[in-house]
Amino acid sequence: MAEKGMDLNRFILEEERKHPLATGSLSLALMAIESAAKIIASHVRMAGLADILGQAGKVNVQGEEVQKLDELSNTIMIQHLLDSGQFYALASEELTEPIYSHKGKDAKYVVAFDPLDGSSNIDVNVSIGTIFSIHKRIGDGEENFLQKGSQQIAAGYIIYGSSVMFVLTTGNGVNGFTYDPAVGMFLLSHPDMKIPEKGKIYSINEANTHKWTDENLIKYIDQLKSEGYTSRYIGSMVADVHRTLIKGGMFGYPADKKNTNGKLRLLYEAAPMSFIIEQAGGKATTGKENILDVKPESIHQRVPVFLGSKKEIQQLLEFIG
Ligand code: AHM
Ligand code: MG
Repeated sequence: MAEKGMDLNRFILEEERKHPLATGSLSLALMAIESAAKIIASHVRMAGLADILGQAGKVNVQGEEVQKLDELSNTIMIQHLLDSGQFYALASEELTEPIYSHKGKDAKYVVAFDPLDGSSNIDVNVSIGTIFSIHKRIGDGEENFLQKGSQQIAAGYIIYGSSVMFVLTTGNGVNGFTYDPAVGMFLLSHPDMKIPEKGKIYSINEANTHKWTDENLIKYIDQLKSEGYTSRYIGSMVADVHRTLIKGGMFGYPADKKNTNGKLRLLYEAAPMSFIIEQAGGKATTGKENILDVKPESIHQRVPVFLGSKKEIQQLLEFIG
């Protein structure tokens, strides 16, 4: 296990050294995401001020137009990931089509990301995050993004919360790094993260109960209540999943009459988070199949999501499976 305090760059390089045939491309790819995350984090911290400046004259102190934070995060991710030259193509939750990189035309990887997840929480100072998922390039077009989650090479999220954390898996466990603003580095604070076998919290938008298409889900939640569970729901997937990873329990966004496949996107949200949760010893399902086994049919596809501790997800499947 890596030592607490190790900085993310060194961790990435040491992981690479475990693979004698590695070319260093994945390390450079991950470092590009890390740089983008640091810049997004600094904008998130300034969000309230940027807004004041924006309202005053729509320009910031540098004379640039103030962009909405989710657009700005998207732009920052695109710039850094294209500039790294390590990605053949990028798919963003914010863009209709993938972007094919000129600098990365011979690159080995593609990346899908949600630049700033939890949009409804941006203006109210509640935790938000960035999510990413990396696959190997397998062709020339969209097929690169239509690979199962089980084929991911790496996935992670950055949570902009009471501290900023970078949580990463390359398929060899999960490690969490906390940003130390004094030195400008992500330092290993949560080595080899493991989700508890069982928790005490369920996390689901219960205001949608009357819209859920599977009524057995209500019975499952009632069962958890009768066992003494409590409820937490932030409405930022990154924050709700991060809490679930640390404290255990269940996070869900089911199908309902309005969102017949649920709300969350397979590529940018469901698959990377499921990879992380499984790597930490938990489980992730659509209710019918393991999320990592779902083969995407389109890049913006949505899926019902239930993830968390083994015990809660097994119990859920007894009700809705
Ligand atoms: P976003 O990508 O536009 O931010 O939407 C995704 C978010 C998730 O972070 C969160 O789990 C979900 O939407 C909350 O949705 P709801 O407000 O319907 O409960
Ligand atoms: Mg999102």
